[in-house]
Amino acid sequence: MGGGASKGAKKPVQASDKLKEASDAAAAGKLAVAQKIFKEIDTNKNGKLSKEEITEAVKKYGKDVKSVWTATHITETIAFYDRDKDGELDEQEFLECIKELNTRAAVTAEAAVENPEIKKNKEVYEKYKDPATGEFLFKHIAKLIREINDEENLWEGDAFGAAVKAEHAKATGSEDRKAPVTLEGFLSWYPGFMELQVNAVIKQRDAEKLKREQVNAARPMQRTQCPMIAEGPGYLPPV
Ligand SMILES: [Ca+2]
Ligand SMILES: [Ca+2]
Repeated sequence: MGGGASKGAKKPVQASDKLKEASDAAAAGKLAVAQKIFKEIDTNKNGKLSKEEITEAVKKYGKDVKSVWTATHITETIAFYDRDKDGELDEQEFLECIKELNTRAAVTAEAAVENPEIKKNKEVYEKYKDPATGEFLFKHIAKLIREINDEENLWEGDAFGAAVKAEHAKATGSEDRKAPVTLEGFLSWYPGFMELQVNAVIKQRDAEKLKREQVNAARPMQRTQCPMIAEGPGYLPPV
């Protein structure tokens, strides 16, 4: 694959990056290499990879592929390739799976370069991530949502914390507050969040406000139209 992930590209791909190695090997048809790595990741040696084993492997070995191997995509991909539905990936299922993730990584990197919308969203990610470590964590997603909330007042009191928690879980595919938001996770989460949780709510709120204003505007009209009220209690209608 080309130097798609440009950030941090100066770092050489580490020898410990077994997942990328396995993925590239499988994609290139070098099955023996991928099979060897499969055995290393299969820590309980039952010939199958659980979601935990894969997640652990991404954490341990996937230094350079973390940004594309998000928890959500691991879960989805396992579910998709788990042909016998035992909840784990056997060797064959794993090989298919990592080939697929390899393709996705390339597609995402390419799409980010070409699609202006994705490019814009990528800039949001860059803006809020930790400038020193490059990590995008719970607090960064909280900051992003807080800034939106400062302007729009969409969540009050406890609802704000709950929203941050829920959105972080959506972006990471994990309930774990420590789970980092990867770039790919962010790109698949952010547009939907802005559309459904922010813009749609603002739109609905504005529509309701407009409706209230219309009702309020109609009220004094009714009042003036009713002489009993307009003239006060002493008024008697003409006979
Ligand atoms: Ca296993
Ligand atoms: Ca299986």
